[in-house]
Amino acid sequence: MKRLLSGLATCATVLGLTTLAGSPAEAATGCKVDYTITNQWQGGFQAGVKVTNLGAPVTGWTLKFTMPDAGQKVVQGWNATWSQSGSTVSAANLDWNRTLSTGGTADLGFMGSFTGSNPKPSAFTLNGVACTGDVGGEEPPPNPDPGGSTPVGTNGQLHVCGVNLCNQYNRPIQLRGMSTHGIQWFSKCYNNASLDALAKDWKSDLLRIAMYVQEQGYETDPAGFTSRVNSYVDMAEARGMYALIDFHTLTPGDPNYNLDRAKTFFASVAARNAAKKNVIYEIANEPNGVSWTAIKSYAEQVIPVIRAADPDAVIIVGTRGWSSLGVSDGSNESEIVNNPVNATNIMYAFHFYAASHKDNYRTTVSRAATQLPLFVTEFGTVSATGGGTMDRTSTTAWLDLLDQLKISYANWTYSDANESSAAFRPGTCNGTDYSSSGVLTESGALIKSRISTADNFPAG
Ligand code: IDC
Repeated sequence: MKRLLSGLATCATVLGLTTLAGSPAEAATGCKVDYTITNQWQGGFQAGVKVTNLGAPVTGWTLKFTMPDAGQKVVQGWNATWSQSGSTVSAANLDWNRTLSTGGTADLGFMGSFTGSNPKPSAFTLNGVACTGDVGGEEPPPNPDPGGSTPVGTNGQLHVCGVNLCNQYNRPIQLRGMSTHGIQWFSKCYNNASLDALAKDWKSDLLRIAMYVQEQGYETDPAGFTSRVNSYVDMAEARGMYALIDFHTLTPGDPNYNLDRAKTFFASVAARNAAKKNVIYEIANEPNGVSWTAIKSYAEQVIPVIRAADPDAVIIVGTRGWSSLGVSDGSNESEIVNNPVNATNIMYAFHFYAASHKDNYRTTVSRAATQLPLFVTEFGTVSATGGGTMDRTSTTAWLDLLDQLKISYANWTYSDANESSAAFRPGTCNGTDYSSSGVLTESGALIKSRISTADNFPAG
C-alpha cells in the first residue's frame, strides 16, 4: 500500500499536481529513491540505493540522506563517492554516471554497520531537491538451507581426511571456484548480481575473498575490512557457496610482520562465523623471502586463535616461495613433510600461474599430493605478473592434474581488472550483466567452461 501511494504521488507530480486527494500535500518530487536492504546480518547490512531523476537532466549530482541513528555507518560504497558526517551520508557521482537524464537512474549501493535495529534512512535529496518517491524496500532474502542442491547444502561442514578435503559424509571432494581481486579495489564487482552469476551460471563451489593486508587493505581500516569480509561470507552462504577467507599478505613476504593483525582479524571473523558451515580460513596468502620455519611459527600462533573460536573449520597454511611449496625458492615439499605445522585439520596452499609454472611444478605437486593435503587457493591462466598471454595448454594440463588428484582450486580473478588474468572485460562491473559470453575475457571463458561442469559430490 505504501508503495502504491508513493507511486501515485510521483505520477501526480509529473502531471504538475502538488496535492493528491486523500493524501497530505507533498513537495515537488525531483527524484525518487528505492532503498533496499539486500542482505543483513549481525551488526552489518548491504543496501541498494536506486536513484531516479524525475526533474530536468543533471550533469553532476550528489545524493544525500540521513541515517536514522548515529550507530549506522556506511562502511564501503560503490558506484559513487561515499562519505558520512554524523548521520548525514553523501554519495557523489563518478565520472561515468555523472549524467542523469529525466527518468534516468543510477544504481548505487553500500555496505553498512549498525547497532540495535536497522531502520531505513530518510530525507533523501538529489542536488538539494527532496526525493519524495518511495523509499520502501524488500526484506533481505532468507538464507536458504537447501540441503542438497548447492555445494554447501550437499557437502556441509568440511574436514581434512588424509591428504584430501572431505565432506560431511567423509568422502573426498574437489571444490572449484573463483578468487576475488583485492577487495579494497574491486568491491564494485561483488554484489548480488555478480554472485548470482558466480553461483548459478558458473556453478562455482567457492568464493575466495582476497583481503589484502597492505596496499590500502586491512591495515588501513581493520573494522571496515572485517565487516566487508563478513558480508561476502554471508553472500556466499546465501547462495550455497563456500567462502575462503584469504588474509592476503604479499609484501612484505614474512607473515610474521602481520602476526598481531592476523590474530586480531581471525579472532573476530572466526567468532562471528563459527556457526557457519561454509567458511574456510587461509591464514597467509604468499609467504616470500622467508623460511619455512618462520611460516610454521606464524601458523602455530594464528591457528590456535581460530580454533578457540571456531574449532572445526579447515585452515590453509601458505607455503614458502609465494606458496610454491618452496619450489620458487629452490626448495620443495620435503621441508614441510619433515617439519609439518603442529595442528590438525589443516591443508597447505599451492599457487601457480600457468604461463610461468610448468612441468617441474606439476611434478612437485603430483609427488607432494601423496603426502600433504593441498589446496590451490590461487592460480592464474597467465604469467605470474597477472598479465601476459593466456597459456591454454599449461592451464589445461594443470586443471586436468588437479581434477585427477581432487585438489580444490580458486582462479585469480573474478573481476574486471585491466589484466589478462581477470575473468571479465574491463568495465563489466560498472554494469549488471555478468552472465553473457560477451563480458568474459579469454581466461574467463576457459575457466568458466571448466568450473561449470557437473560436480562430483558423493552424498552418503
Ligand atoms: C596482482 C594483481 C595486480 C596487483 C598486484 C599487486 O593481479 O592487479 O597490482 O597483485 O597487488 C600473486 C598474488 C596476487 C597477484 C597475482 C598476479 O597473490 O596478489 O595479484 N599473483 O601478480 N601471486 C602470484 C601472482
